[in-house]
Amino acid sequence: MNSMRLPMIMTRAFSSAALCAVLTLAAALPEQAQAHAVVTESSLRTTPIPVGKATEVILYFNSGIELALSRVYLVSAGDVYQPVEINNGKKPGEMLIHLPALAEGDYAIKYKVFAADGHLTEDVLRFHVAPKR
Ligand SMILES: [Cu+2]
Repeated sequence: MNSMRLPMIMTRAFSSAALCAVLTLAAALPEQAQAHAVVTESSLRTTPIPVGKATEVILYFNSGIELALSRVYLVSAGDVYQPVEINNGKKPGEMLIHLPALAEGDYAIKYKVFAADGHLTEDVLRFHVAPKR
């Protein structure tokens, strides 16, 4: 990561100015923002999961993801893991997670996602399923 190969054709003055700009930018961005797949937004925040109805959750990652190498599990009470189907969303970095119909209760989505750069990210998103009020 962060390889900074500058074309040899550049003049010395220009290349040092460009290098300086690149170094400044690299210092300003956290390492994770350029590399590993991190969830930046999730439909869980905006759209509650209804009781007894199969739904889709969308996770928005900061980088492209390798779907074939990624795994997502629904975790139910008692630490029961169930693999769930995933698909690409409309844009790179969007992942659709297909959840079965769920009873009221506490759940989590456990994901292991490979970013386009080959790095693995694991995390857990907890959520609650409750009847509409
Ligand atoms: Cu990475």
